Amino acid sequence: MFKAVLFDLDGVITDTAEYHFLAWKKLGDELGISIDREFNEQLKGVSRTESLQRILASGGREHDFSAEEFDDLAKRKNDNYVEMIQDVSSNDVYPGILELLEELKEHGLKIALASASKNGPLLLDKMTLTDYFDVIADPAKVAEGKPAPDIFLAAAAGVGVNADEAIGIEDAQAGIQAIKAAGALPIGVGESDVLGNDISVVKDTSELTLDYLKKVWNKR
Ligand code: B16
Ligand code: MG
Repeated sequence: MFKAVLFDLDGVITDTAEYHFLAWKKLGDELGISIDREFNEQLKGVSRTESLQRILASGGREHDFSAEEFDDLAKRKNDNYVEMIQDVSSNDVYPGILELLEELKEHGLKIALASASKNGPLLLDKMTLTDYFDVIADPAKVAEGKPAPDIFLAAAAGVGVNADEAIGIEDAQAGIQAIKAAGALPIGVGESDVLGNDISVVKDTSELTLDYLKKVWNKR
């Protein structure tokens, strides 16, 4: 049996993946770089600076900005994003997530956050979920972002388990790769076509019950 669940945040616990998309799209529009939903799949789970590098490269503008201007663009996106999430509350937690957190707690299973977002702690607070989490892995302290395994390894270590004793839940291609690289068992939220046909994927978070997690674990 697994001992811990390592949660991604944006797109798994709540719909903030959409706000990240809208905030990048707005910045892209200002820079004359179009960002559609397909390209956005490559940004999901990817850190703020890496996302900006990918966006500038896609518009052939990677050499147009000094380091200072680059930081300024990243800040502009984040300010816009932070404004968008001001009204996030417990009403915005995706279906079934609170019930899953409660079931995991009841069964003595560890709960960790493995989000690439520096806004993770703020969002958990806004959704009043902070107390469910035994640890919030700090994305500022890991060497490599997703798809590298670092944040999932840090989350597992933070709750005192080996990654191969944990399930990781993700909505992003980079995140699924990171979970696999860490040696944990991935469950995707979204579409198999996007996340891979070789892993278990739910379309809706309400499918994420402890029973479902056990089933996935037992058939691995
Ligand atoms: P921030 P996750 C990721 O969160 C998002 O998917 C990604 O779009 C974002 O760029 C990244 O966090 C960094 O977020 O700019 O708030 O630090 O999906 O890993 O929970
Ligand atoms: Mg995500």
